[in-house]
Amino acid sequence: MSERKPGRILLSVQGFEPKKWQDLLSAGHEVVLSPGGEADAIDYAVVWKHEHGLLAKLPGLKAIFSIGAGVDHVLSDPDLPDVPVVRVVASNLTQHMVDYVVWRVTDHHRQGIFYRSEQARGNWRDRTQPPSPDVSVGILGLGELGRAAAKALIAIGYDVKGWTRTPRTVDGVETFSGDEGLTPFLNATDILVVLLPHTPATEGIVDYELLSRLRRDNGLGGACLINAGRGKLQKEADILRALDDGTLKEASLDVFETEPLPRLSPLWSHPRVFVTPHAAATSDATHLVPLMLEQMARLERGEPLQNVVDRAAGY
Ligand code: NDP
Ligand code: OXD
Repeated sequence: MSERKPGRILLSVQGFEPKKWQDLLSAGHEVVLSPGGEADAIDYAVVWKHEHGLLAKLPGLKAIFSIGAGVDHVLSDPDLPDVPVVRVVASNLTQHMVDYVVWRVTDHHRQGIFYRSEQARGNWRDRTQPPSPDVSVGILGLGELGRAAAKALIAIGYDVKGWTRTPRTVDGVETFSGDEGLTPFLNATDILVVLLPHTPATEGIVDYELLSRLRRDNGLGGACLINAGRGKLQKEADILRALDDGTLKEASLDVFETEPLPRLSPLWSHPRVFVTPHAAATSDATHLVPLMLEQMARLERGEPLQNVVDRAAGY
């Protein structure tokens, strides 16, 4: 029987090359890509879209680390063992998301889609440009990412509102919560930014009915949607319907019901949709692995883990 090596990590990822993660996690730890014949010797799992059922076969597992801030890909495993699930909270990832949100908000506000299309036709044509304090940006989800995005948007001058599950106070942000807070929040929002997790309560929330409650008489020429949360939050057929009947003016979508976005999706070629390939805030091993290793060290020292997911809430 082989000697038990403490701190052995199972790295189980789908959709990208694990080598960089494996190399960096190997600093002081043995890292395997499959449990092989020593499933009982695995202490930690570092996962992105792991094979469901795999983690239930690891009797010595102490904690599961999500490679992303979202943990829907972990919690959807029906056989998830009852150990802490740790998600990413990292300044590097947060900054990437802030950059993306500021980029898309300012582009919609300053009519980027319109001007790019006018340039392509050689048209010298101006369009209304209300100043940022006259533009209301509503953020669905004021967590780590939503709060940081709000702060950056406030610094530029936008009128920022936010919606959460539980009541929250955030400096400079008009906050709303729960079902009763959603309609007043939407009615006062010109540009909607979605930074919610995907949970049973949020699935499909961005539908035609929700979009129709946004403010449209705002000087921007209509309401705009930015979704960088999860694709399963949105109903793409409803977004297309809303774009085509004027309920929605434009959309920036980073996440999709099916990823990669199928080649035949009409979203690819819609003139008022800006598509990015789930790239708003990509997890970077260089920045995130040291945080994971520090958490494992905390656990080994008997200290509590940080950023542990609330499994009942789903995020
Ligand atoms: P947090 O867990 O810190 O925040 C989640 C926020 O959503 C909280 O404000 C929470 O409310 C709110 N929320 C959750 N459920 C509901 C609900 N039912 N009704 C209303 N509000 C709700 O998450 P992060 O900010 O770190 O990340 C948000 C999401 O961003 C991730 O789950 C992931 O899906 C996505 N993401 C996407 C990336 C990309 O590249 N596109 C990169 C990274 C993350 P409350 O404050 O009351 O708890
Ligand atoms: C995440 C993501 O959840 O990249 O971090 O989507």
